[in-house]
Amino acid sequence: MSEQLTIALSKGRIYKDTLPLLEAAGIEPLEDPSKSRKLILPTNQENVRLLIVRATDAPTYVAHGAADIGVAGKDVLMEAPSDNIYELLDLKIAQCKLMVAGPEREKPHGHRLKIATKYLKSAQAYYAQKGEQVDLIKLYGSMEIAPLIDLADRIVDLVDTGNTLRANGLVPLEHIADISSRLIVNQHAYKTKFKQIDHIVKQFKSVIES
Ligand code: PRT
Ligand code: MG
Repeated sequence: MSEQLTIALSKGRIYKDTLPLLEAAGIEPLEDPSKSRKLILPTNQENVRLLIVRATDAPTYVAHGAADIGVAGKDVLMEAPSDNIYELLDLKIAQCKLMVAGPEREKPHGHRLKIATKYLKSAQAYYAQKGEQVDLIKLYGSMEIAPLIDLADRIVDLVDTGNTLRANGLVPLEHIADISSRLIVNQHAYKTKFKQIDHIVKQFKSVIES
């Protein structure tokens, strides 16, 4: 008998894109989180369960060992402390780009650029590396509104199709980073549950590489 293994996932695109990987590892959830309100989902393997968490919380569950492994976007990992976590695999799912976006109009001068974002650490590092002093404004969502009502000159946000920007009269301006989801593992669990986790890593890898 192997030990209980807990996997932290967020609902939505990460869940959807991780399902085929889990299936390759022989793990099938017994309920669909888009239909069920359950946040701890049993699977076909008695000793494997899924925790359905907020995307931004996945690294916290894994860091504290509340989940043994998890899936998190690189955007989220760049903002979170990395203590106690190994980032083992690039799953190449939920791909998008972290970008600076804004109205097409010229860069305002006479004052420091005001940047609205939920990605404070990434935005700070990006402008520091450019040697540009900016004022960062933390928002938790709907960033696209900020330049429309002069809360900020620019935003730093994720862009996939660009439809959300376009619908709000904004354009992508500068590329900061390519984003995809990563398999993260609690460092202690990686030792104590090595066989179980290594099996999952190998199965995930074979799907990604095929
Ligand atoms: O609410 P919270 O942000 O905590 O999580 P969530 O429930 O919104 O999670 P979810 O499923 O939206 O995102 C989880 C992860 O998916 C993110 O951490 C990214 O790593 C990844 N991902 C990939 C994306 C996108 N693509 C994406 N396009 N996350 C968000 N978006 C949003 C973006 O913020 C913007 O509002 O979609 C909009 C832009 O999309 P386009 O296609 O219009 O350009
Ligand atoms: Mg979202």
